[in-house]
Amino acid sequence: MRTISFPPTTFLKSAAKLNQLPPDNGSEVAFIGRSNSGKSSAINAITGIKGLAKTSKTPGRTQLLNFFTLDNPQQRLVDLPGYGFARVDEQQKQDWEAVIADYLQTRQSLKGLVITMDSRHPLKTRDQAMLFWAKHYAIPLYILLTKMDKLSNQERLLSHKTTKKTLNELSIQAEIQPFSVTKPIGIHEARRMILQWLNNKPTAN
Ligand SMILES: Nc1nc2c(ncn2[C@@H]2O[C@H](COP(=O)(O)OP(=O)(O)O)[C@@H](O)[C@H]2O)c(=O)[nH]1
Ligand SMILES: [Mg+2]
Repeated sequence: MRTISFPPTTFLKSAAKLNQLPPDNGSEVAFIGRSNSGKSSAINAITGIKGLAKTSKTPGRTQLLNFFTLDNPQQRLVDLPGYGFARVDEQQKQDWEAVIADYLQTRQSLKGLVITMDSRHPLKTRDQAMLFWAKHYAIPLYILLTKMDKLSNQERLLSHKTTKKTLNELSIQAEIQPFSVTKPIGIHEARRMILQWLNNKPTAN
């Protein structure tokens, strides 16, 4: 894989509700995943900007949709709130689901969804639910199997292989990318995929 640089990216805004989102034009790629799966770290590694998305050792802090713009203001990345954290009550969980479902369903500029999954335990129940939603709304999917540095070579292959097999069994089409921010693994591949999504000419309405 040749080296690919990512255009300069800056924080745009945070939104707690759907009526606070930036205008729905241009193109957008959203990141979602279980809390602590390495979502914010992935955004920082892909953009090459440390601290752009807040990373945390305490899961479940981000309850906002955080938007970033590339140097082309019509292109955005979104850090969606993580799921699967323990310390939220049922009401919060339902609010979260309503916001995310609405976002995925209505967002015209959304060109693709990146799902981060810890390669040591991918495809948890909520991950699978997310994959089915994306499939339902016909949103292209890209799976980052994160923290691959924590696995041996053999375990990496196994993690990739079992994920692929399970996706087949679930009839989910998604590209799977082994990924690590520390090693690093898969950063350029992820950049290429995301830029391809963002640069695709908008379809005529
Ligand atoms: N070893 C290792 N740790 C990682 C990697 N990516 C993230 N982490 C760590 O996992 C924790 C959660 O990461 P974060 O990006 O905040 O996860 P998020 O909650 O999904 O946004 C942090 O302590 C990160 O430093 C990785 O590729 N390798
Ligand atoms: Mg985060």
